[in-house]
Amino acid sequence: MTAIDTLLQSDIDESLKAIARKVQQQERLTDEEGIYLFDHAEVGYLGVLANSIREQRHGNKTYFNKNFHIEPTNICVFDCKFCSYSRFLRERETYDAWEMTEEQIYDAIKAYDGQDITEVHIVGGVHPKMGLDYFTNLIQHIKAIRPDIHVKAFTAVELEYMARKAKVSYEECLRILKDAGQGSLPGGGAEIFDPEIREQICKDKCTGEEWLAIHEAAHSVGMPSNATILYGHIEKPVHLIDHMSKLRALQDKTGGFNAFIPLKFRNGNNQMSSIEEVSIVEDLRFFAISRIFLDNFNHIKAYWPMIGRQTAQLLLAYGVNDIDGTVDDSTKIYSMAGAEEQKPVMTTDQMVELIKAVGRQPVERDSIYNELRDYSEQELV
Ligand code: V47
Ligand code: SF4
Repeated sequence: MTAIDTLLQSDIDESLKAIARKVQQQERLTDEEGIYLFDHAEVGYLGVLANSIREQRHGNKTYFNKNFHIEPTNICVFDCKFCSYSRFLRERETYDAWEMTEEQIYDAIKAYDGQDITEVHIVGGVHPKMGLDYFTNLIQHIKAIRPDIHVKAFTAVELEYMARKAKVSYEECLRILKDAGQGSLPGGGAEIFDPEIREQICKDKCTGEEWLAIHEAAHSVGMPSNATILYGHIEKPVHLIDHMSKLRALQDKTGGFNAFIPLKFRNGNNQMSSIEEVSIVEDLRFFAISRIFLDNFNHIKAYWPMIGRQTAQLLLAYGVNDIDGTVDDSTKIYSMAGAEEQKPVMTTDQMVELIKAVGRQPVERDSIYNELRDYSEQELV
């Protein structure tokens, strides 16, 4: 008897049983069923369904990669209310604003000479003086220094601004960056697509439609991408489901998304600090619902610098099969928003140990989920 069979024999309500049967038969949930889960399903029930999907797809495999970030600047023309990290151009002289020079960026790449890092993740504020030409040149140089590294770069927010300033279409912009050596897009900037919520939390940056159009354009030129959602603030279940439903529809069309990454709103040092952060139970519930609802996404990622390493570990039983990378203390987005991980760095051994400690199988992947090395038998030093 499977865990879902046991659920079906318990005294949960008929609607939850009908949803469990659908999951068992690998049928897609409707938006209404998704909302029903938010309103009525307990964390234990959600865990059973999400874990069965996770194990059906990936068994015990849990992916991680060896990566680092470069955040060229935190100067930003936008003013997202949840952002703890950005500073306006007029604040560029303040102690916590930064603008890396090209040389500093190349030095940051060279610092990994001889190390078996496979990915650099480049995102930052939307600086009014850094445009498409600047970034094209930057990527070409990075690839010249380190041809083997995968460049995952620029959120749709940065790309919308770049394309608009350069007066080129999204496709053209992305083709130029791809020719320069960019391999994929990260999932940031999605937040919540619903226009009314967006108006309240990040009204001046790209719209939900624009975010989706940019990812569709990326997929059309052969660049895969990730998708995110910012949960746990003023949104309601209907907005979360609407967001995931739009991603699911685009994935049906293009198949270009690799991973879905729920990002928990962290309330430190931003204009939404009066909103309390949601509990770990809500984290487990949301990740599980996303695993159940997004039937055409292969990977659900818990980004540990944002959620914390212990919650990331727990999430491996709630639908998650990927915990991102070693990171090497190279990102400030979450530490500045008050996350526990003030210096996010994990060695490969720590990553492997974290995954093994909850009975899963650590597998190093590259940026597009080719398996590079199975660490399950590795002796830890
Ligand atoms: O778009 C900013 C989020 C995102 C806060 O694709 C916040 O592999 C919570 O998208 N609380 C950028 N979230 C980071 C991102 C990302 C990270 C790791 C991996 C990948 C990937 C993508 O960070 C922003 C925004 O949604 N964010 N401030 C905050 N206070
Ligand atoms: Fe700028 Fe991104 Fe922060 Fe918004 S979330 S203010 S776009 S850096």
